Amino acid sequence: MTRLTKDDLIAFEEDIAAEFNAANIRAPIHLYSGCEEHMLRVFEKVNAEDWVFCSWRSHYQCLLKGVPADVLKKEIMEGRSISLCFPEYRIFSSAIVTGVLPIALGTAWSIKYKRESNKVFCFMGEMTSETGVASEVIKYSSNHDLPIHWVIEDNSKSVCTDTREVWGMDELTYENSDNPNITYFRYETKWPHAGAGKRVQF
Ligand SMILES: Cc1ncc(C[n+]2csc(CCOP(=O)(O)OP(=O)(O)O)c2C)c(N)n1
Repeated sequence: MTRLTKDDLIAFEEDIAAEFNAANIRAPIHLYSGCEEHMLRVFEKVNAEDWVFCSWRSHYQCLLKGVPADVLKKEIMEGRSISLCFPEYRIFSSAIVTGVLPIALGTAWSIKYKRESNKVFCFMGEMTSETGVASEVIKYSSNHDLPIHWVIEDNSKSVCTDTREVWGMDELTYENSDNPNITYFRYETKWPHAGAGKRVQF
């Protein structure tokens, strides 16, 4: 829905990383890197009237949902990177693991109940996708045919912990799912879980 390119996304992220490393952002940030093409592909299907729900890492989605870069940067500079919400652009995020999942599900239920034609897109990391909450919302939305698409972003880690090792599985639950309402992609990031390589990182 926007004409942003991979380079635009990377340029925005690099600018935020530099601001963080220069101690101009006095709160955590979480960066992407490496998943730009996947993200652009998902957003080919997202329209202005659709709702988008994200986690603590949502700057790519905000840009692609239409939030102007200067407006987004101002929020991040003011320390709100982990909970970016822009109701006017129909995008919400929460830094609580699984926090947005039931809200996204309820939004999809409301769309179906009101017979509207828009959709919900809900992004989550691969560790989030292995939680009980994820299992329940995906089961419920699939069985009730709700207008919601789940996007699982697999960077293989939950903070510093290997997700597959935690659960003792070589293949994640939704990794090779044939559920048409799930997009799963794997990416390798150059950043730590939080921060940008200098100052606080974990
Ligand atoms: C309820 C809750 N528990 C723990 C945390 C700390 N925490 C923040 S991100 C994260 C890792 C989640 O991993 P994943 O879902 O794979 O996301 P990603 O790797 O994309 O950050 C954890 C445990 C939290 N934010 N909320």
